Amino acid sequence: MDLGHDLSRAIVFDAMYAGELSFSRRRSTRDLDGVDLAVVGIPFDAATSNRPGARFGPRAIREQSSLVGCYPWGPWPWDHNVFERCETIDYGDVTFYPGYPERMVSAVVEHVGRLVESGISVLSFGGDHMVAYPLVDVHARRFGPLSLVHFDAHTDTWAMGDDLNHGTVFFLAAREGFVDPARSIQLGIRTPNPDPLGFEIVDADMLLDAGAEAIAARVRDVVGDRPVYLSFDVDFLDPAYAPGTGTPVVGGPPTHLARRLLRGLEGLDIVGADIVEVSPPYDSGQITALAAATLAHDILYLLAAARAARTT
Ligand SMILES: [Mn+2]
Repeated sequence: MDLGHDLSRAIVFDAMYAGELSFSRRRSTRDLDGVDLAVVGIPFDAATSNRPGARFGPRAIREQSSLVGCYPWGPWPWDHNVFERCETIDYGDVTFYPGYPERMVSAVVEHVGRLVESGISVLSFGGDHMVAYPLVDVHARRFGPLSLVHFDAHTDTWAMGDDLNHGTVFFLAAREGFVDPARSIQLGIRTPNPDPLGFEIVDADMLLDAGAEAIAARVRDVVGDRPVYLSFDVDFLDPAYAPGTGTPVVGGPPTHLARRLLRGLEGLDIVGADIVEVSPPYDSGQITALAAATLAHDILYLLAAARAARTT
């Protein structure tokens, strides 16, 4: 294979460390014609309670995605390339004037709402976890109250009245009826939880003791055939595997278990997803961004499987 002389094929043979900063070499476009899957960045970190920096997350995930996505056969151990079955675009980042969090919320509703209403399955990259609030809002508008499958060291269900930040996001999402706590599950929790709201909780000890297959089966029992929104806070992972995040908590699962657990969710009716809280200024050797880029590919396979099941 001569890589050096056909300039028209630059996107194909760009080295992993070079070329366009689109997710996994997908087309960067806002033309939604014929699109099945879209990734969207939401570079927002004004709602963090500790270390900021998640505004740099989408770019860092895109950068590492060119390594994860470099195999024409798809990343191991998937048996096909999801991009051959689903037209996938990088929509770019939702933009908003900094300093006004409510403008982030309305911008996400506008942009991701447009994608969701067009029938596209969206994987969003935070940003801190507050970005999930408008995301579950727009998905609930289309699909009804959602079953939340929430990977996190924290429950993010702190009750603070109407205050919306990255620790209250699912309190408010439940209060507004976007998610149904009785049919939702939170995985990897290892911080105090004063306001459980009825979400089923699988804490980090339970998860690590029981293993991925048993917990995936439990998730299936809880959500059944309902529409699922999957929200993955990268601090679900132990800081040894994901140091680049705003509120790390030790004693968490390894990346391997996260991938196994995600693969165990194939077949659920996952209608939308996010990966949040990747904070590159605290990352080391891009471990966290690489983990997020890998999990992002896995989640796209889950979204694709759900779409395939819906059309058959
Ligand atoms: Mn968290």
